[in-house]
Amino acid sequence: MRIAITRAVSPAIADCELTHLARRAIDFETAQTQHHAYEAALRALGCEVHTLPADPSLPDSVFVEDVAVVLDEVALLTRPGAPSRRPETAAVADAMAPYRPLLTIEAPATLDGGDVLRIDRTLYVGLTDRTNQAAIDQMAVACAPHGYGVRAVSVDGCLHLKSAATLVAPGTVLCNRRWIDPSVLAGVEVLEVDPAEPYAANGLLVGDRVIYPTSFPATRRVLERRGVALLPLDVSELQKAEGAVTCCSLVFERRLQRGSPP
Ligand code: CIR
Repeated sequence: MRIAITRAVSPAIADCELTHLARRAIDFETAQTQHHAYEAALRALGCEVHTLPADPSLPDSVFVEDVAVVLDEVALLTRPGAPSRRPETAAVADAMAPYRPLLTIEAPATLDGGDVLRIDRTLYVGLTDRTNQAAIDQMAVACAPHGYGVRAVSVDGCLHLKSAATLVAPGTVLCNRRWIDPSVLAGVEVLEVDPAEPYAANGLLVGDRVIYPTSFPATRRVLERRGVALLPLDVSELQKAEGAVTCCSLVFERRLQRGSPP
């Protein structure tokens, strides 16, 4: 059984953090409708969706990916790089507690989950405005006992590592090589975004399908030619908040902790 944790769109989403995008009006109701469709897509791909309540005091809290890194063995609660986002971790910690032992990233480290790309037993971690070397060092110590190697990746020009590269099939990465050098990702096949669609590298692989924004038709053709099965979704309002499809969920295999209710 696969679980997806999501969080309802905050009514304050218009006050979200923005780094590389200019602020544009976000229609809250459209954002909610798109988020419901996203949750329906997760259900269609076999996930049991646990939706946390919206928080009007946390504009970016729909982007749950940034506050935890969930591995098979443990979950790492992050310390988000944007101070406005740090209070987001509490609700996600409560939601994760039944399923994984919880570890935490501590100051002076800052880490956004959007900077962590897991490929097999390697955790690639983007060095960005949100994620620093201290976080990479803490992750290496926390994850080594579980058999993971941690490798820093230079990222230039975008918010997170996963703005520039995501897994679209086992061993296959979709990437924008203007923002990262994909040769750092060992032994993977690299597909490239269409140059006219720099933001197109973020897809969410669940099982054997990829939830993928409808806004990138040229890159969609690249994926389809490669035989990647897509579930296209309009997420335009969430994209205005600099969000992408990986960032709206934490997807993991259900594995209860001893003592948790079944
Ligand atoms: C932020 O700047 O933190 C939010 N407005 C967007 C976060 C998107 N997260 C992600 O791609 N993992």
